[in-house]
Amino acid sequence: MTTAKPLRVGMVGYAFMGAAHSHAWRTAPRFFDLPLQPQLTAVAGRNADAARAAADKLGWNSVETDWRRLIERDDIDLIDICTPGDTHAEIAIAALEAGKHVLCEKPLANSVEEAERMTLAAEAAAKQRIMSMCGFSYRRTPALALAKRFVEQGRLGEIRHVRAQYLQDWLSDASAPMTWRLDKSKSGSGSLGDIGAHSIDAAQWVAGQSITGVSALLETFVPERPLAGDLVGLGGHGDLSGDVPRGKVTVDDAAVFSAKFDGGAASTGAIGVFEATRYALGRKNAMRLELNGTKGSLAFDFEDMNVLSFYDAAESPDAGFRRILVTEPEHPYVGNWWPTGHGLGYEHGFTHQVVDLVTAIGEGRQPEPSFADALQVQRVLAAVEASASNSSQWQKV
Ligand code: SOE
Repeated sequence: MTTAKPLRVGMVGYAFMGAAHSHAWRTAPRFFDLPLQPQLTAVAGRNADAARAAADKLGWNSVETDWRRLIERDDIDLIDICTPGDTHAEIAIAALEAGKHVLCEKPLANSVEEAERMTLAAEAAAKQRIMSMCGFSYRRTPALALAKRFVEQGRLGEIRHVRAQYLQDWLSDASAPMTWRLDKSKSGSGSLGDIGAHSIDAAQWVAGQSITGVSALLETFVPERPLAGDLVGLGGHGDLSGDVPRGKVTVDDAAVFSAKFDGGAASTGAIGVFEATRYALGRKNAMRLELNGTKGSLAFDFEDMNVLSFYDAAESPDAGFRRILVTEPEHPYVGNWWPTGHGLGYEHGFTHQVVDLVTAIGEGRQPEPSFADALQVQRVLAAVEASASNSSQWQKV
């Protein structure tokens, strides 16, 4: 049993992200040596019975029905925010001001104004060694972390092109019901902020360059949807013929945009093409990234997440792309898991996120991505929306 000091966690929300984060808090100390020992102290949810059921299922020691109680409790050191974006700013700022570390799901907030206030609170708290991180967990997929290592080693040379797509298809069916993700007051935006934000963060992080301007197009293909619950059961997949109550979709269904990068350490900034959609029928979670440089290229597709494709111009021209199975012990994070070739999954990115967060807190370092990194993503999201609402005119970030 470890002698490390406990890190007592209070999590807000217990849906898909709450389940993924709970798995990570439980698993990280069992596969990685951490300077602090995470404890699943309390989970907060408005509905007492549902929160109690979630606590039992996900392994939390106690339940609160108001997140403010988590912040008041002196037996909680870190607040983990797994709620829709409309609550991130209020919870994160209150937690930081109360001296609690914060892990906040992506995107950081629903507006640049909120993200700026969160970043100010995070920077003030960091002076007291109270740390914060935004949950762009794809950075912790070993193949993407290896891609970042290749770029840093100069193996691609100067980056000329960034090509990022995040393709899902769960809204292709027009009778799929309304969810909070389709309500701007809750989610802030649709595909753009929910999955496009992952692409923006991963592209900037792997390329080592920041986006400085965009030209964008947003589209909402299905403007109204049946309200969820028992109504969806009518006539199989929702009986659209009847007069079932329907809700207005107030966010984008899909986003496409071009981008200019600042070049980072290079002389000329890369140019990028981005796409985020929930209508790419047949694509389930195809978070893809390709970089073309002057000395090499790399390509990643989350639907084949243990593989990184790499083209090295120094090899013979007919060598083509190499398929690297990212399961060797020297690859990022992999050495703590299984023997070569056994592969990892979606949940491992969240476990690695906890490992890096807890290690940084234990060492008194700023975890990455910081709220400031996430604010840059928020600025890109806002620029995309501004461009799209202004006949796709070029918009500086
Ligand atoms: C839905 O689009 C979703 O659950 C996103 O919210 C997550 O961030 C992504 O990892 C998987 O898809």
